[in-house]
Amino acid sequence: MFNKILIANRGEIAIRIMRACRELDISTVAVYSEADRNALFAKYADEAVYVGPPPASQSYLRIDKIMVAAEETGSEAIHPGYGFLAENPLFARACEEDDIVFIGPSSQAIDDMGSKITARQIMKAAGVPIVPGTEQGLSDPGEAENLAAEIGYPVILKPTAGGGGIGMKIVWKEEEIVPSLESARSIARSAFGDETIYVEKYLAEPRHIEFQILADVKGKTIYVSDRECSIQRRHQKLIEESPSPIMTPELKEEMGSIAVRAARAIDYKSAGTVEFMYSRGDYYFMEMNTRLQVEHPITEMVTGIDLAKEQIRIAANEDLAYSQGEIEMLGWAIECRINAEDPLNDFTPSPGRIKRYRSSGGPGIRIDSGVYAGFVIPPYYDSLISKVVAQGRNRKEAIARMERALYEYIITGVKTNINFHIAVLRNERFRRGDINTHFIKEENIMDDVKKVTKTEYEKGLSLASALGADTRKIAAISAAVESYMAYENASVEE
Ligand code: MV4
Repeated sequence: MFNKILIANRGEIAIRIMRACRELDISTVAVYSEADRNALFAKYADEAVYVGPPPASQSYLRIDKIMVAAEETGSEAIHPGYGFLAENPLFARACEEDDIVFIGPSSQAIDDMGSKITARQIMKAAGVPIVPGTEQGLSDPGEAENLAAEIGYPVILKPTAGGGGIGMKIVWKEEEIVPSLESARSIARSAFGDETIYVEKYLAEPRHIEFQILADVKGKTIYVSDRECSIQRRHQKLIEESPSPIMTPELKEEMGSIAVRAARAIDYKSAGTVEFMYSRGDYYFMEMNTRLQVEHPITEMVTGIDLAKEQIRIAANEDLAYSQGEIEMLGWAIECRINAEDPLNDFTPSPGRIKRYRSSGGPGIRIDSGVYAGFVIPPYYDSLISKVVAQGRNRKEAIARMERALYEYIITGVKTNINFHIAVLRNERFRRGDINTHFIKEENIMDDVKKVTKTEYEKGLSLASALGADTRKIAAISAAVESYMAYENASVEE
């Protein structure tokens, strides 16, 4: 096992990884930017190395500076977290060449899954179902017309280099295909420096269902749990749950086995996620994420498996200690991503100083956070404050615990999307599990968010002001790490 790991990330995920290291008795090195000088993760680490100013391109994305920090601190391995360099094959390659262990798959596996066309080719050859469409980039508009006619409208044009829906175009009829292709090409060229576009059949009302997998260096590969991630807005996931409300034991075994086949097709090792689109009884491989994901805690809550630790163990060439049949599901888990943003103002980011902060607690609740009272959320990075995860014996109990945890949660000084989450959790269709990727639009959830503002969360906040005679008191009853930092910063004015 390693003695020392560098964590090339920030915020809650850096802390999550350092918690795993602490349990494994591994010392930790943080890297931080000027904007994160006072961040919790930089304090939590055994050592912290300054790597430059914001934005990320001058610090967290600087492969050269991070490699130097690893060498100078004697780190044997680097954990990239998610985002930043986590799926950059050049970074994985730099680690491979410098004999520093990259905690993740090979640079080759990252590269293969980074191109959607390559991924489709590999998966098709391996017998993994892919959405009907092309496995080559489109050349001239005439070819696009022919292929789209063959597939049948509506179709969707996708950049092969893309992610997050950027440059995608739905095409409903033949007249639109040529202008749509031109527009998709130009967006892809400026966003990714690669204008390759391919075409797929457009699926109606798809659900996003993904499978967590683990694979060790000997090739032992298992699926851990499925996750439903359909509650999203503009390709940003907001609520995830495990299992999916539509999962049955048969479907789970079927899709899970296909996820394992997908991983084997690229000789995958480490933790990874195979994403599927599920539409009207059919499902298709969409992409594979070669990192630990934001929503990994829901899988941890329902299986009891510590994915961050497993990932580190696998990177240290240790074998998976259990087989597929030994994975058990313990009820249901839901995650709400708490962002510093204003849901009533088109989800505009709301960076700034957190004045009061108190985590929820009690049965079935886990909060992974990177903040404390007094911390200033920088404007340069994503707006994730924390992740609230609720586990229960069944879906109903998990939802009830989540609502209760959101009611208890106190964050002042910045706007948050807590009311948005309460509105979704109370929606009838959501409670039935009748969701798809268009849910927020279809249900006009934003109208309900306004009503929540005047009720439940404000009642929770009045609890804060009741305690608020002394900011220290609020801080003191927070979870251990947060309260430690809050004491350090207790001179916070309301
Ligand atoms: C699709 C689709 C329908 N049909 N492909 C958007 C992001 C990218 N990862 C895949 N996306 C989609 N691809 C076909 N052939 C609908 C979406 C889609 C979506 C997918 C997953 C999660 C949320 C989504 C929201 C809107 C559209």
